[in-house]
Amino acid sequence: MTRVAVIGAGPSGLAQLRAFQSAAKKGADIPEVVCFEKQADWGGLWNYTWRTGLDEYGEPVHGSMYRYLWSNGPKECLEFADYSFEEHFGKPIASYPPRAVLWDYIKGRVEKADVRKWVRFSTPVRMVRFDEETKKFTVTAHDRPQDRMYDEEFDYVVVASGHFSTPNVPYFEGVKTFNGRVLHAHDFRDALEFKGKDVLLVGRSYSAEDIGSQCWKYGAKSVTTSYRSKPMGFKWPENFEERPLLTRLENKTAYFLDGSSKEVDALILCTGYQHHFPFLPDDLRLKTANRLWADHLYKGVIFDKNPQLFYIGMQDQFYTFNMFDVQAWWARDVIMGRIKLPPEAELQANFDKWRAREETLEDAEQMIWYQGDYVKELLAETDYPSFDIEGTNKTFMEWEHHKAENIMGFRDHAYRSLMTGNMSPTHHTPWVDALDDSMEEYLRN
Ligand code: FAD
Ligand code: NA7
Repeated sequence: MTRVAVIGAGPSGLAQLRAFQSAAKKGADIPEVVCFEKQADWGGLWNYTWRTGLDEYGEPVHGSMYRYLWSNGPKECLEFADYSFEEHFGKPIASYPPRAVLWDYIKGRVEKADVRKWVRFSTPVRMVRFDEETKKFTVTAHDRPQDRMYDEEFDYVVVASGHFSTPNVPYFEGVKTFNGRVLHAHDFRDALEFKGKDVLLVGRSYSAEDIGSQCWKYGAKSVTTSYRSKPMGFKWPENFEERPLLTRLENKTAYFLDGSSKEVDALILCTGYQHHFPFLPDDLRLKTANRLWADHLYKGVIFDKNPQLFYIGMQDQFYTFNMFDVQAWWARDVIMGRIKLPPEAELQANFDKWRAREETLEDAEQMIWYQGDYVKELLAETDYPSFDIEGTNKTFMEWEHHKAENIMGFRDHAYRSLMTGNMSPTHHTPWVDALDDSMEEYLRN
């Protein structure tokens, strides 16, 4: 029997499990699927952990999410086409759910699909090797509760281990002797730690924007973000400002490229993440920056050096859950022989086409249309339920517009579901005043 190993049970890995289960439900003979998950539960980053550094087994903590995190984009843009929010919650809900609500939604679909039995929890994959003669992979996994390492053979491997967990940590002069707290966004957990403090963040992307906003919302005395390339440019509140790049630190003073300085209590490095696969040898390991068209992946999914190896969710992301789904459905169909791979020259030409267009992208709007077109290309080749990509792109445009209008108020907007056609209600409390991020509070009418 054909065997498929899926590494990781976050949104991408779970998409892969659901893809196979949905084929089985329609009567197809599916391969045996084994999913290895390092954490004790599924949901990937959405499964919040209070831990930082190493976990209870000494493994690097995967989680980068923090308390009070609310979706940074409209939920209408990530909705599963085969399992709507309305189906899960039994009613339309507001558009920017807190983490716990999205985690519940992610779990709901795979609980319904009954695929938990395919997952081996608390089992990190240590190594994957490919034998050129037998054309099989050997996966070495570590059952942590039993403290037992073992090998198993597979015909296909799907890597779905995420790429927002291993921090990219640049060095700034004077940081060793800085008289305040220093951390990377990966280790940020609770904004209340910074209440009454002057906080400095380095970076200009989602983490800087959202962690800065969190600190402001939960009572930081001031928030300063420092950019390398260009400012975020939002209309920030009074005690929130953007400065050019941090050049050095001295005691508690931060100095910036424009010669200005500021006393700060804490430094949060929102400087992004590395694609990091310590369990893959050189011939199987994806090496890419965080970009919309990742290196080495034909159709954004198949590893160019080995057509039995797939990577899901490795792109920089506007689209998330439903893009992972489309990728997983596509990978499933290649594995099951439903999609015949074209000759390599054709795959390369397809890669070159997407790469060339990626290099022309100038702003978020163009990037959204680009990723939407990519999702559309894969969607057309699978039986994933079709959904309105143009409509999704337009919702993303509204989101961008609402952020430009009011960065601390964009989450108060509501959008129409592209899956059910129903309008979402406005949330009962403006985001700036909603300090309780529990699911009960969010779903309260
Ligand atoms: P992950 O969620 O990272 O899951 C990967 C899984 O693989 C984990 O469960 C991990 O334990 C497991 N794993 C890793 N290594 C191994 C190993 N060696 N062996 C076995 N298992 C392993 N997206 C949105 O759509 N909206 C948001 O609001 C949003 N907010 C975000 C906020 C933060 C702080 C971050 C970091 C990301 C956010 N994202 C958001 C993007 C996020 O990447 C996706 O939503 C999604 O979690 C990606 O799913 P994934 O399965 O690819 O990776
Ligand atoms: P991103 O989106 O990869 O952004 C990384 C940011 O870090 C970006 O603004 C970079 O600046 C900045 N960066 C990287 N290295 C440096 C150095 N050396 N000096 C200064 N600034 C630097 O990561 P995020 O954590 O923001 O977001 C990741 C995911 O989390 C995302 O999908 C969200 O949904 C949540 P640049 O822009 O290149 O000037």
